Amino acid sequence: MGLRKIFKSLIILNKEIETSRGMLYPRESETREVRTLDGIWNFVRSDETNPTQGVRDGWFKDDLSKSMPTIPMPVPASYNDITTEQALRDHVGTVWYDRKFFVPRSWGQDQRVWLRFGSVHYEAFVWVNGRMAVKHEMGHLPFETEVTHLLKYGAENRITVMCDNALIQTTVPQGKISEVANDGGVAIIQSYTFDFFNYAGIHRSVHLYTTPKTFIEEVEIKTNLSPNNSVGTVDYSITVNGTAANEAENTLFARLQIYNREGVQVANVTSDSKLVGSLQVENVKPWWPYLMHSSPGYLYELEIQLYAAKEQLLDVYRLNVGIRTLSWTNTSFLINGKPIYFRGFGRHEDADVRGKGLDNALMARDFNLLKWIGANAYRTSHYPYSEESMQFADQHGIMIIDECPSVDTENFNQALLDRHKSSLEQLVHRDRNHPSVVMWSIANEPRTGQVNADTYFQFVANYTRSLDSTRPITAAIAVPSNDDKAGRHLDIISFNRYNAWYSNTGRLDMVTERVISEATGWNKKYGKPVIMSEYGADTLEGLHLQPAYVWSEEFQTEVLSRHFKAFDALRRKKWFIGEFVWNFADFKTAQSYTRVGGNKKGVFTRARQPKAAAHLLRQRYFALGREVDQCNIPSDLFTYIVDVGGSNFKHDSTDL
Ligand code: GCB
Repeated sequence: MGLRKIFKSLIILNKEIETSRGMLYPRESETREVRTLDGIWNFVRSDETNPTQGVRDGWFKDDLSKSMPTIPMPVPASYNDITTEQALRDHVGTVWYDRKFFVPRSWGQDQRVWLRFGSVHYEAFVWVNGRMAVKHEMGHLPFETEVTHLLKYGAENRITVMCDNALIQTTVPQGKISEVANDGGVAIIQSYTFDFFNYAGIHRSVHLYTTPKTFIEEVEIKTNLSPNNSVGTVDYSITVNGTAANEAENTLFARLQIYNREGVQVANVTSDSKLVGSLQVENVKPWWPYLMHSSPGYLYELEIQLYAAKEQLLDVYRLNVGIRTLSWTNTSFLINGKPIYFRGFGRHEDADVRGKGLDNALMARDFNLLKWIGANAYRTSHYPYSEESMQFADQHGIMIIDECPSVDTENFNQALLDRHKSSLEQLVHRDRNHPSVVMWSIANEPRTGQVNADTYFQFVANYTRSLDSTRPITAAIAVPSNDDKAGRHLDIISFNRYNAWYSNTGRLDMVTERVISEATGWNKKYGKPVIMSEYGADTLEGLHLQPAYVWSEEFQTEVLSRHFKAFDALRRKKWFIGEFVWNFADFKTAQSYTRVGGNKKGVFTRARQPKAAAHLLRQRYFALGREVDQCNIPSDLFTYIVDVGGSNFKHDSTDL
């Protein structure tokens, strides 16, 4: 490589990128209908050595089954674990889905129809009735397009999706594809350094929905509280799409009303044609995190009515609003004026059979476990989670550190930067109205010691700040603080470290002081609040070894406990603001000799049952809740041991 080429590849510029539009969660109202296309679709896996065959041969022009034999495939779900075939589980490249659906005659009259995907991993190409409808790159994030002109009304229609799971050095996340000789010839191998299985497919719901011709395309809200938390402010900004907006400028206006949980109207306002303004809620009930208040997750309903001249009602959209305020300094992070101490998890969207496919039963179980264990937060490691789970978090008062899909980011280049920024743009656009989102995480374990990391993360962080200045920015960093070049661009420093696991394996006596010293090192270097965003140990459920030995339940319990000691020492220093265990539950990874059926650092098993450490963690999280936030603690937190006449041996919740 000539010098010029090297130099050229090192230059990265902060270019403008395309921004997303619309994407309000599909909701029914008196002016909108929503239909799901979830169910069983037809499915074909392309030949790995000929991934574009289907496009060249026009598989989208007719039923897939006319081109290739199809199998049934559930949507939403990852396709990898549905069959018993290794070839599908480890498939690299494109797969195809199609299905038929009926569109009622009434939808063809005086309205518009939209097709929306909650997420397809990694890249999607969509045809409706054989005509290209939309393309989208980036897993875990929604995309939509208007299909009014592509549909047949009062008739059957066909939708075809081609999905490509290939990850390369310019995708987010990055991967590498190589050809390796195998027994029969050559195999296409997808490799990646990140530690979770690259599940693929139509992962979340597919919706068709209608809107009026002129409709509410976007709503952005920002909330605030008066200094004594008695008055809430909801600033809104509405974007309209449609001809009425262009033709009749100055005649559109909106009426906004806020209803409390009892359905009583507590605020209303009529906008002017700019569709920007604010509402005030007296005697407001702020949105509080779980265990920080007796009534956490308080949500109001914001109803938006869009009118044309002469009071003609065009469109109605409703969304839940939590009224809260965030602020941060170099030593603290506050919600509604009160310091936050995070007690949470890194998680994954992962389950047996369905992989990363949306599963409402699993989601409800996970939130019940989060509440059972007394957690108040989690990080959406290492990609955006479903919109449905964000709504759940709003309702339950669980705080979210919302992470984009950039993992193990390295080899910083222009195409990667553009896509990385796009992933954050799409994420902020999707999640900006959720009260549960309290921080943006711009990367997990980026190689921030490398050349260009400084410039690269300056661009990424500042871009994220330009999209939303109301939430702090973090990244979960694993390089030693001395080598790191990104932390100065963040508001809060998060670090991942596996003492007694990856370093000094088995040495429980080498945890506490090391955690204290590393956290202190980060704080000294940057003078910002610090979170330990990952720590833990792989644990095989049911393996008991005394004295504690790696992989046993005893060992996980001890590793957690040694960290607790460090966290308590750090908490006294004020700038240490949170602890996140890795991981909430066991999850699947690529095959490796360090993984037995996947990563087993879960405090819960993959089937969502507690390991021994879960009981210890529960006692700590509630004890912290009691100390920091004066929460009530559950009566079954401690198991009865013995009654020795009220002496010091008594060991129950009143001890706290
Ligand atoms: C990490 C990564 C996480 C892995 C974890 C582990 O640092 O952020 O994705 O799963 O370590 O268990 O190795």
